[in-house]
Amino acid sequence: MNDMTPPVAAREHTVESFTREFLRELNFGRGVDLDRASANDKYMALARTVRHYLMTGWLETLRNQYRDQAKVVAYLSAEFLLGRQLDNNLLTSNLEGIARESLDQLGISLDDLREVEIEPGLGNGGLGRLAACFIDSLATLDVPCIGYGIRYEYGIFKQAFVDGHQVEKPDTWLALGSPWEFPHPENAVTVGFGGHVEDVTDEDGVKRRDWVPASVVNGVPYNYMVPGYGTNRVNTLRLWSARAPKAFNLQVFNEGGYEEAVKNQTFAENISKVLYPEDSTPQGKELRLQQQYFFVACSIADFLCNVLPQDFDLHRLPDRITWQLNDTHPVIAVPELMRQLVDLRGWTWEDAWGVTQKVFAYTCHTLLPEALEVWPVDLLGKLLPRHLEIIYRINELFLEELRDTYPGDELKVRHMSIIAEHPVRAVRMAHLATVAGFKVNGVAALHSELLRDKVLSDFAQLWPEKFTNVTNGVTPRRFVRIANPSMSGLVTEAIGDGWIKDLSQLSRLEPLAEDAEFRRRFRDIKAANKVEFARVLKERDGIEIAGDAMVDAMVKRLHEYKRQTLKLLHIVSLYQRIGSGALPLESVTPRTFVFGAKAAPGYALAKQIIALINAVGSTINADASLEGRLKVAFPANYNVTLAEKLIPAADLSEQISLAGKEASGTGNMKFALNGALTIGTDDGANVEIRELVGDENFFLFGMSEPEVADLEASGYSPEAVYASDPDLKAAIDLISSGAFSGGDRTLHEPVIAALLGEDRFMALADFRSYVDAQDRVEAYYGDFEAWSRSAILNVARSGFFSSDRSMVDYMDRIWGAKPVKQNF
Ligand code: OX2
Repeated sequence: MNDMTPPVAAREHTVESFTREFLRELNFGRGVDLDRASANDKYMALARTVRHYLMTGWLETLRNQYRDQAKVVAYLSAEFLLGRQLDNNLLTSNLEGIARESLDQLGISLDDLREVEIEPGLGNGGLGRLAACFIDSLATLDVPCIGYGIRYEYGIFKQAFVDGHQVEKPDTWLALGSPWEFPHPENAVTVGFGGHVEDVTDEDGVKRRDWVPASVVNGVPYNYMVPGYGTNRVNTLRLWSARAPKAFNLQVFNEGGYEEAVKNQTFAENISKVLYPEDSTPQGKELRLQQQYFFVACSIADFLCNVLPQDFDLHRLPDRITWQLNDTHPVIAVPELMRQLVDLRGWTWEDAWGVTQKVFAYTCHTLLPEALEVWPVDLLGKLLPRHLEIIYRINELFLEELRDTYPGDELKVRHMSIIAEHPVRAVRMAHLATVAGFKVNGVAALHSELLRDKVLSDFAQLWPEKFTNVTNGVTPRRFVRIANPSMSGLVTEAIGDGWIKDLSQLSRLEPLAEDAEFRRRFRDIKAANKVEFARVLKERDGIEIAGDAMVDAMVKRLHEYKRQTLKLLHIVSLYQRIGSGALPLESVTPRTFVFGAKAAPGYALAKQIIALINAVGSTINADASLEGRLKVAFPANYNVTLAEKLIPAADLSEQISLAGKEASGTGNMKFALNGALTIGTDDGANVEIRELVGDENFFLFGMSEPEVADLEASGYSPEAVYASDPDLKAAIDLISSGAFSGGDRTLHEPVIAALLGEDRFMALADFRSYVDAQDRVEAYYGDFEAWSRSAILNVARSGFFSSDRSMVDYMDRIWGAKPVKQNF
């Protein structure tokens, strides 16, 4: 890049200029005139117009970065659950008003065009959405960052319900093209797979190991703008798409071997074909390991060869970069960097390891033992033979160090080894990340404590300084400013708009919780948001809900530990008690129970739970006597777009995992920031939410983590709980009787059997306490002034949960990277 090239001309922020750009894009970019343009044409032209306005910032950010060589954060993540881009890009380019007016003049509705965008669902849930929030915050804070991931051709599956059962359909998000991406096939990176390792001696007589892969795949980078809010900085997200280096074999094709001719192409392109629909449990799939290595190898090669200047001395790498490992998915980056330095650049092992140990930091997102990734050495060795050798060597040296520190303690050595011996020989990726990383962090205070004291306790004893916490956060731009424009307007009117970049300023709303007029306006906005949510549900799903009932929301992946079954038992119990006359119908607050949840396709029990929720929902919704009182709404295919409608409308946020199982949760933060009250256990970030918003503004229930551990140790019997609680027994018996399955007693039996048999996540044990807390919810909701006061205090006291704050914590505690202001 030449410092003399003039900066690309900034577009003028006027309606006329915007209209000119838009029409030019429509005519010259799409080749259509306004009269004949389809909605997609108009959306594409609009998106490209917005892109132009961000371009100066993007190119200048790149140019400045190249010149200053400031320290960069490379966020390595197999998932980025971005959500729709248009609104965020309109906001950050400061074009919201201008675009609306320009389109209005052309007789086009901006709101209609928004609906055209298909969100890129390149993530499963919290982990992927967190990555998206983090890159948004880093850009906003002016921190140099590159996000590295995979451009899946198909994102998280599209969920449909057939007779209440989940059916998965491919997510064809690219079918109409994506206007936000910049492909660069000329910068493709080559990645090897399989083959063998040889000893070679180079001209200087130096011996080294040389990996000869059996096949190679090209990684084509697709760049996306990541614009900051209130700054000119536009960072980059680089997602890799896999391609075959040779398109196909023409000779074989001409001889009629059509399938054979494209075999290589199929192998290569399968790698970035589809996102694994898993959340927190790994699927031992070869393709998944291929994906992990693919994007990590592309990203490391890209950074070393394309991002850094050519003459850069890699010994100084730790001054230039931290690779943040988003869970264990990218941990194969560790042996890959070692290979780059030792095999390809001839470094000594000691030098390479010295640098490697200073550039990786590891974020762990789970506590479930089954979610800690482990790769059988047979598989890893077949796919990446040289990497396995390197891992063995890292482990050998690590175990030597352990034996020095703990002489004779072979049990400890075995526990800590990177290689597990049972049930099969396998690489423990979390151990590899902990050994190689200079920092290991959990994602909420309780989670980091449990990581340190339980899951990785041996490592924490050995290297206490490595372990730290950074509590998760969410971007206030998307989840407050954009999703809840009316509340944002009210807040801005009260305290100015500084909160959008500094969410701690929300605390200035506190006194207004005592202001009756402010409470009334706050309530009116919530009411209007409910009406809007009801409209969306009707249009999107054909589901009709009352516009004024309490909105009680449980939205997250379906997993036993999250305990959708507990919520369901509460609903069934209400229904049963109303039906039996134990609970007078008039005393029940009108409520809509909203569920949103996808189950991993291979997780049979989770799918059965979905079917049961739908069955209970159909029965309750069909019962005319409950009309206007109880309603269950389970829209299929919950995603970021729907979240942005639901969250601002919610009154009650269900965060009811068994204590010690949810690492953090981030939905909990989004709800609190939009004035919903939480009913929750002392788990994950709920703990911090409750501390901040205050006990009186939070409905706590259930066992604490130590109580769970005690009960586990003393022997838990779900049968005994069932037998001792008549309401619980009645609810379960009602399901077993076939009341929700047309008399069929077998249909939902597996769910009941799981609860009465093992009840791994102790839903029954917490049932009574949960129902009591729900009774408190009902009573409190009746006092609408008190409820509004608590809702406002939830907003005012949740500023801590901005992902901007998380990023400042990462900078202070882990990265040492600093903001670099853009001066143009
Ligand atoms: C999720 C965790 O389950 C959730 O608690 C957390 O808020 C989120 O990550 C972001 O940190 N896969 N998904 C997660 O962990 C794993 C593994």
